[in-house]
Amino acid sequence: MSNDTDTKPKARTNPKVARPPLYKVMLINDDFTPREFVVRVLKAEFRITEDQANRIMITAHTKGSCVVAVFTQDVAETKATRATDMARGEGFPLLFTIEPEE
Ligand code: TYC
Repeated sequence: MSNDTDTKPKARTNPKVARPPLYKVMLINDDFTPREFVVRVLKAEFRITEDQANRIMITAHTKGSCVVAVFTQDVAETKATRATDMARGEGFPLLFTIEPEE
């Protein structure tokens, strides 16, 4: 016997198993990199406004670090490396790291 009901795949009870793990890109504070440069790097590498970049910079400045955004692992690694390299190119110690989310 065959009908729509018994041929239809069973709905997933936990859709999370299909999602790739996500990684946070973290902005780390330091005493040397100028604030305006941090904002410039954030705007260049992440698709965020001047206002968002300023808020993220100030949060890292006051708390020590701040989540910039969340991506799959390869995208997070690429963006953190590119943003950090941008600062090295100018001689600043600015650092971006990645952390698994939850
Ligand atoms: N603390 C830096 C200063 O006072 C600015 C800064 C902010 C640097 C955030 C890094 O992730 C950072 N010039």
